[in-house]
Amino acid sequence: MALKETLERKIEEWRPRTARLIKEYGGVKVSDVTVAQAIGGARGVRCLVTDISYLDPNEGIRFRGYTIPETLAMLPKVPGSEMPYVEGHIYLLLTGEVPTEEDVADLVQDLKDRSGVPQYVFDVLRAMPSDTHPMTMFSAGILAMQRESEYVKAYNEGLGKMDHWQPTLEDTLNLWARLPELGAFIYRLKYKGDTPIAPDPNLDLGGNFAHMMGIDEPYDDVARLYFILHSDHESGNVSAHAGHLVASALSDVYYAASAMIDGLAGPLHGLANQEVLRWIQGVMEKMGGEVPTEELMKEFVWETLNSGQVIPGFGHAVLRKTDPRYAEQRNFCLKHLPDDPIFKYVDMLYQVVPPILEKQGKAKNPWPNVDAQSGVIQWHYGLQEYDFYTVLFGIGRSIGVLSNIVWDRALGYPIERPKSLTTPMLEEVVGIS
Ligand code: CMX
Repeated sequence: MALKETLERKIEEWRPRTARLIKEYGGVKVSDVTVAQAIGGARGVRCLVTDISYLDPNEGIRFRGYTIPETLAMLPKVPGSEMPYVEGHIYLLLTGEVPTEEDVADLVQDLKDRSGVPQYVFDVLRAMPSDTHPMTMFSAGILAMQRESEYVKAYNEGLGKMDHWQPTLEDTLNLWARLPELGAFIYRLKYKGDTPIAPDPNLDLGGNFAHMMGIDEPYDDVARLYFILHSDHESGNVSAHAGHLVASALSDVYYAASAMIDGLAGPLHGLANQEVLRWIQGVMEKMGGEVPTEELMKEFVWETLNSGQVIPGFGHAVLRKTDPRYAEQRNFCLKHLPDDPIFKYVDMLYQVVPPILEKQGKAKNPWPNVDAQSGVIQWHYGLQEYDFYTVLFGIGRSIGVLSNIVWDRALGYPIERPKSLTTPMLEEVVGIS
């Protein structure tokens, strides 16, 4: 397979660089840690390494050095579609090289050959109570498949450390091939009376996902855009870090992906996309469906803040400007659904919320993040069960997180183990004990 050959070459090139940094420069400091950072979630502490993507506070994400518009423009497009193949983005993130049409065709075929969620996974999901959250079902479905792990089999047979990445890649490709079907199955089980739609072997990953969801074009392009935009946001966000942390114990990627999904399910992280829609629906209900005036919208925003809640979809731990993932989705809305009533709400929030958050003076970043805009597109194309939105985020995020885990194994990154302090120790350090 072209992807594996390219990846192997890249790994061979990269290993001496990592080894040299540790051996010759291992003692050079890259970050200091303050008391506030030790208590405050290690915000800004530089202690993770990834080459898959980098998040600049002002510019936003770059995938393998490319901005979002550059990525969307350069990757091979699905014939007749606006958007590129998700498979091409997978190739880019894993190898750092822009794939040719042939490379993409090869990977599309490989993932098709690996597709097919085992029946026992469907049985597990059907046995869950009907009010189970889709993210719980998604995580449980992934975990149920853990017995499929090629890595565990190879590890138990005494696989050498330098080769750990190979069965990890196998597991990763198998999971990528199956996650869209798993997600779509959960959707059809939970919201469409248990009427799953079989995959279509002629379609690419994004097209097949739209088909299995039962949503017509251009939802295939929405799925492709969505999976690419959500794929990676460097390594310190909760989902990526959770996946990396679990995998660092040499747990296989099924365990790591399930943990990643659990982290994504928090309202301060991926679940914010469902929260945005829930919040907007609340406002719409109060307004009887009418678009409020800016003054009224300001009142709703202050009401939420004064009740001690956050405004979902705004703020970020690293970004200090409007998230380019938000901007890309906004452009999509302006082109395809400028008159959608929810888009009008979302766009009004873009005007109204940042000055209010600035006035309140707490949030370091008053600008919208990816989650402020993503739900409106889903809603517009018929996916109105907003509890499901974070599953879409999870399918996309798996691309970056699992690419990172393949590289963690290839470069022999060790088990993660930061050191704790006690409160009296901190008091002693600052001289107040
Ligand atoms: N609304 C109200 N208050 C906010 C806020 C928002 N959107 N964003 C930050 N703040 C508050 C924080 O709650 C914090 O308050 P306290 O001092 O009372 O604890 C204060 O401003 C400082 O926070 P910060 O340093 O600016 O932000 P953090 O790095 O701590 O948190 C984030 C980042 C994203 C969790 C936060 O901005 C937030 O809660 N946003 C709303 C939820 C959201 O949209 N999450 C999705 C992020 C993207 C993703 O991961 O998918």
